Amino acid sequence: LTSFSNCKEYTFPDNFKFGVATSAYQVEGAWNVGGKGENIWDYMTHTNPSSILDKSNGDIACDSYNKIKEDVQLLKNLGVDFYRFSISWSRILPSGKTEYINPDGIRYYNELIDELLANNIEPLVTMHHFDLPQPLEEEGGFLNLAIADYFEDYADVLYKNFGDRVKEWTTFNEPTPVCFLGYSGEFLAPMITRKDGGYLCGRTLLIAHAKAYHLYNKRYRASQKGRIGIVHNIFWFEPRTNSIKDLQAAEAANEFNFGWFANPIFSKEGDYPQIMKGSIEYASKQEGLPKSRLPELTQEEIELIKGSADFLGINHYTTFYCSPIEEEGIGKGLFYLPDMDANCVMDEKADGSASFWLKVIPSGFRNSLNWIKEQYNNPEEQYNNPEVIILENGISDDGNLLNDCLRVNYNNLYLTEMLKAIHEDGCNVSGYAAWSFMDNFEWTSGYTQKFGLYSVDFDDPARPRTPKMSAFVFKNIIQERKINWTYTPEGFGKCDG
Ligand code: PNW
Repeated sequence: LTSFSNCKEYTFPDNFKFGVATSAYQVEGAWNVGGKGENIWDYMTHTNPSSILDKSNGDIACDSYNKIKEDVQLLKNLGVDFYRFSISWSRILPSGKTEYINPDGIRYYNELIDELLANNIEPLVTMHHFDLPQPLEEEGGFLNLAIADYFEDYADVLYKNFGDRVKEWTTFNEPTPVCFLGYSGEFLAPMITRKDGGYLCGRTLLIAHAKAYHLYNKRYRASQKGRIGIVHNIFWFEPRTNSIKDLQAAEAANEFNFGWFANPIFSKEGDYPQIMKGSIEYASKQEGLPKSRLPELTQEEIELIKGSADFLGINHYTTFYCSPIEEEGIGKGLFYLPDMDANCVMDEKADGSASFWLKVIPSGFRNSLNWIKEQYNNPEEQYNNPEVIILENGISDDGNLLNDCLRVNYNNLYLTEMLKAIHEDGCNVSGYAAWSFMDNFEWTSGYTQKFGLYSVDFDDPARPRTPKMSAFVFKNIIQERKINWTYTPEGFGKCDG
């Protein structure tokens, strides 16, 4: 592991906020309890169990639906400032539409929010974290632009019922994986594999986000005084060598993964990144398509989307190394993007995790934050080094160790890079949430990959939670406001290897 000897002792700014994160389908369980409707993960795990590595599902998950008080006590004990969770659209609107609002859904989230506030923990709420109501999927899901209107209606219900107490909202979690892995790939529900599916989905999602943002401005902002953001996945893409071709491939991959959804909102011009529009149009032409696979945004849509966020939420995990596709002897990487002519592989020598896509490369975190600062740095404009909140960062193991050195080291190394970005580079980062509060259902990997600070015993019907060493260290970091390299709680070994 990387040596810690030259780590500077930066402290976290006074107003810097710490949190932990989860999402509804991954922790709640109670999939058909209290009038909840079916979502795309309920449907997929039940009709096609083999789509999940261990054939499991989120029917019970961590049973968080039944553990509000217990979980909030754990959060309080950790000392977090905020808790990032998501609301299950199907629990609020079983059909996905406002024809029927489920009282038990409103009750459940009211109780969770009230319990958090009673314990001085701020709720940071995500409206959609991968779990679209199945009836809306049957109308085409995010391939259907009409879903943007249903999302706006859903957001309206959330503002109306919870906006008096929820002041930090994010619309969507990780549009790139939702669209790219769900509508042009087989890694997330609904596993539709259409070459243009991801792009169609992306357009719907950006418009849905913007509608929810403008609705808040029109009807709620003045009285509720909250903020609306969005959460983007930002993997970091490095050139594999110093060649111009590799530099271009890496830049293309960064624009394709992150710029796809950040540029339309945070750039001065709005719209998709130029490089993305150009490459997809070129590739489409080569294939003899009449027009680009990437549906154009109209000028009106560009204006609707531009500027539609009060802050930028990001999830960062790892780094990939990119070359053009024709480069020989590299092998097909995890990010193989023919439209962009980029092939991005992992550094097999870097420390790994239980997730095939996740290697420990802390420097990519600082690079990501700097890229955001430089890319969306427009003096005189709405976004000048926009406020960034880290809403996920963490690492997986197989969950067998409470003495989780891997996680302690990952968190410390990544937090160090974040502190350098804040103190040395002037990046505008205001908060950090660790993924995850507790072990949970890791999508198509089921329960084979554990990201939690708390371990959950999924064989015990009571789903007991036990703090891992990473929970103790995180608590100490929050208290002391600096990284702790030496913490050795009773019963745990020193975390140096
Ligand atoms: C994020 N990939 O998802 C999600 O927001 C969380 O729900 C999830 O548990 C966490 O990361 C850990 O995986 C991802 O395919 C989904 O590379 C897919 C990928 C990455 C992140």
